[in-house]
Amino acid sequence: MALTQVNVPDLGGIDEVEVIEICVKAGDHLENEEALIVLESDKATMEVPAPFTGTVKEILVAVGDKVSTGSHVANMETQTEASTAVEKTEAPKQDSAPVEKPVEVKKPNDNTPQEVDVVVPDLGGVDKVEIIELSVAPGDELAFEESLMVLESDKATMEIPAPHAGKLISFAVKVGDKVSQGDVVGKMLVVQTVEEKSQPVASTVASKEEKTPAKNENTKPVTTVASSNSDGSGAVHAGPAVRKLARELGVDLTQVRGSGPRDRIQKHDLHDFVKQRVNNPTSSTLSVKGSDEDFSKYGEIRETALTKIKQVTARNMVASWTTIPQVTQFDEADITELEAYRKQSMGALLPEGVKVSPLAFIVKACVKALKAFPEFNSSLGPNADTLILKQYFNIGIAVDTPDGLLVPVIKAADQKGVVEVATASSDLAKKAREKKLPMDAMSGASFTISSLGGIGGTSFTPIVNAPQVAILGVSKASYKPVWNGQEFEPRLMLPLSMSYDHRVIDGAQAARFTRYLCELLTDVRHLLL
Ligand code: CAO
Repeated sequence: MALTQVNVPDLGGIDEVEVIEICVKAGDHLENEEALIVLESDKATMEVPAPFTGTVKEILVAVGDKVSTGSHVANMETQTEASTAVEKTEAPKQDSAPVEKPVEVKKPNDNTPQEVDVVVPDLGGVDKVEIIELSVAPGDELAFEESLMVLESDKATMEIPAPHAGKLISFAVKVGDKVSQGDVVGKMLVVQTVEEKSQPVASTVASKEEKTPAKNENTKPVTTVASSNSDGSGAVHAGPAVRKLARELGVDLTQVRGSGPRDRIQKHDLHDFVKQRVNNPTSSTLSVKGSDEDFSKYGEIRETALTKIKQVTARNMVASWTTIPQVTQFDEADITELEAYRKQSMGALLPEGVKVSPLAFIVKACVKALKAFPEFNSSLGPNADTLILKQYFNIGIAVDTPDGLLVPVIKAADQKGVVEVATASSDLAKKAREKKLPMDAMSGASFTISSLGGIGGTSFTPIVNAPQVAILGVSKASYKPVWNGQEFEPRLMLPLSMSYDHRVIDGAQAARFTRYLCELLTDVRHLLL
């Protein structure tokens, strides 16, 4: 065994890069190239990888530290005589060179593949342990120590690693069988390496005894994972390979439902979880992080609790922002005539106490545009390979309340006239502000409008309200000089901001949709017919 420094590889001329994540801890076993720490400059994020397969002895930096090319960030220990020899002669330079990988030493002759039994190693005195997962299939090419199967006792989960690199020929067991030390569980075809050859292959318990307490000199260890995860955040049944994948995907395993025996999380559970999150992000599984910084050192501060509505909104926004590639299309509608009509003619049509703001016309225009461009009234299917086109037109209206943003829904807006829409929206806004919205008033929207027109501003970029694929932002209309071919004319222009999910909607479609919306709003007859 040899202790080897891990240095930051060549950072391409960038200096003083911040450590933003420590991916491992002392004692962790890492595969070659597995991430040790993550660095971030203002232009890029990069991982410092393990330069070889081995064990982390020490991490010498902390999150927030600044490092440069050649900085000594960790110590690792190699595990084989063969790799040790290489480390001694080719240890990475401490100055600026990228970290070298150890060279794999193969037996120089006789590479004839041999059939060998895979035998259960020392299970630490436990007998008759249940197989809960076969992690690979006959025919698979396996790396040395890759997990073959997972056993689970009352107290721990253990992986049986491949004793050699090679091809799995067959399993002699199935899920649910109970096995003990020495049982043959499968057959592999292997080409032996020097260090493997020195041990009787058929005994399977080969050469890495450094990893186990010196209980049995010839015993190859199993990887043991306690039933609850290391950060103590709850009971998680998952093997190291799944944990490694979860780290790579940035998934918190406590959020994942396992489909294996005793809810054990398997690799496909992780993939399903990620797919589901990408296609149908639910706020409840996302955490919203604030700042740990002590701002009181800069001056006086006051801390207040966020309302529940604001906390939920924060999670929804993070879910949408982090899972949907969204773009905003801007345009302006000439609503000079619409406003003249609204102010002069609508009064007589309206029931007592009902006011019609431009919003009611905008809702009607959106319904018409959604009918003409059905993709804007859709959601992606669960595997992101289908589009669910909704045949109903339920329009969510963002309402600003003292406790935060609420989005009640005008149901079946296509079946309502302008006055009915105006009545419904003012009723919903009133109830939202008085905290009197019924349970179902905020569900089922197929499209959302966020109008800041009554407040002001020239444009903004609303965030798509997932799983919907588009949202219309409305800013304050103002008079602008518009060239009519002969002269500039004062026209009342309404700024529109259409944010859309770029996985579903192309930029050209978004431009056409928004333009069509503007045309509808320009000629009020479109909306009244
Ligand atoms: N341009 C110019 N004037 C406008 C306008 C626009 N786009 N939209 C509304 N107005 C006018 C109205 O006509 C009304 O004027 P009068 O009283 O003279 O008729 C005044 O502004 C106030 O309108 P309103 O805001 O009360 O009514 P509304 O129907 O336009 O909006 C509602 C209702 C509930 C959408 C709104 O009150 C609200 O809460 N908006 C905030 C939404 C929000 O916070 N969005 C941000 C979410 S983050 O994406």
